[in-house]
Amino acid sequence: MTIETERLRDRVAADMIRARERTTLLTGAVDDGDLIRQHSPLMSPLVWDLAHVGSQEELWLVRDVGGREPVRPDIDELYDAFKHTRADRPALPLLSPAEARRYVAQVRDKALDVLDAARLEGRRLTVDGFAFGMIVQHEQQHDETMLATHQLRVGSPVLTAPPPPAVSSPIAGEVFVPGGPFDMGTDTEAWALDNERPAHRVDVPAYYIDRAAVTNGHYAAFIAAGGYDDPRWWSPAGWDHRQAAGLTAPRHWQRDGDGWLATSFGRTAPIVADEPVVHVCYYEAEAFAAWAGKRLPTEAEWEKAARHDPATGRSRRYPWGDDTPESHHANLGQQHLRPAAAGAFPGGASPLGVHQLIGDVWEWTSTDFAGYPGFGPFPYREYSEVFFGPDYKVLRGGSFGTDRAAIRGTFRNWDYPIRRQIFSGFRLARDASSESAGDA
Ligand code: AVJ
Ligand code: FE
Repeated sequence: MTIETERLRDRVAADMIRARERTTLLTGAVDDGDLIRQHSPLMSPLVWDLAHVGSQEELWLVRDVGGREPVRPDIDELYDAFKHTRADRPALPLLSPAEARRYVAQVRDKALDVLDAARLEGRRLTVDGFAFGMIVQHEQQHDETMLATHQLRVGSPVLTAPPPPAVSSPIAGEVFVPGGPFDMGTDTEAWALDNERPAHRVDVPAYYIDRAAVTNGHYAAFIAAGGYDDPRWWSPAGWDHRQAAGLTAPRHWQRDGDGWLATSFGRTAPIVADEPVVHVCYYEAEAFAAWAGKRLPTEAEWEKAARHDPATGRSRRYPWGDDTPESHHANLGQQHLRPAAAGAFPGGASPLGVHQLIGDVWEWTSTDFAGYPGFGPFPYREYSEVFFGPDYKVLRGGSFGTDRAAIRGTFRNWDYPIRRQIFSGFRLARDASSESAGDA
């Protein structure tokens, strides 16, 4: 047994415990009625997420890795995300809050036992702890989903956190990214999911990308300019959706005279002009970009801005380098309950001076979710492959509600272009080709 393996085991155990502390906070902050209630047809009842987290841990760690006896084989089907839609889950004979808490604790005891026994098996905890990493990321992703459910919950506030750091002169403007290849995706990130693999070279033509995400102030100007009423700015599908859904502002915004209030985790306050806009769908982002004379970045443009180091030509793990995210790098992990103004995390900027690519808000890209060249499904097709195609857009970078274990420069999220209950925002890009042709 090497010291390195022991360190890995300790780190994995610490990440599992941290995820469970967050799950406990999110499910313990409300009463049983709120755990069972469906706060929106878009979301599962919180008690479903809780037992589902335990169920996946039982399947992957206790049964698959550990080869142990099933704990509750009778409930596999109830907590299989592919068997029942979110809207249908409240009607299922789910475990009660008390039963669900007992179940996840029972599974966790066995999973930690499996982690401990992996000491004897060598092979660096079954290939650098991937199965454990997958479970940690799975729980943290559901924690972010539960945080989004909290955002939709009606009633007095139950979650609190200090405001994000203030910024005296916010970062603005754009940077030029020279054309040329970079390495996208990864073969070396131990916990990278199937859709982040394999690493491959992508030649990206020169472009400009904004140093900061679009702010509430910018977005309010788009609304004031009649952006929601002018089909010129919207794609045909976007305009259809804007009409059908009656969109007039980001989700959770309401008029206050000439200004806007936003409700966030049960508290209503004026929007903060310099903070990134959040709770907008892809179609709104696309319309704003057209109005601003720009466009959304492609996924490759986003990743090149986040990872490419022009000095060495290599791709970094994060915009700031290869070090694991710490609190001075990015607004992650529910440390604050909203995104921060650009400039709040100078330690997280990329070599080209692009800020806050990681954390704050998930950023819509213009790219459909698809496998990279050479993609192989792992551990099963349902993890990502069944979602490939034109129905889903890729989002990048994570939000204030994303844990550091579930984000990296290569991490890919995806959702329907109409979705905005997630912590979604965007930044803008534009072509450099017409301009460089003019300069030449
Ligand atoms: C990657 C966030 C789209 O929540 O559907 C959770 C993550 N996969 N359980 C989702 C996930 C299985 C997934 N997203
Ligand atoms: Fe899940």
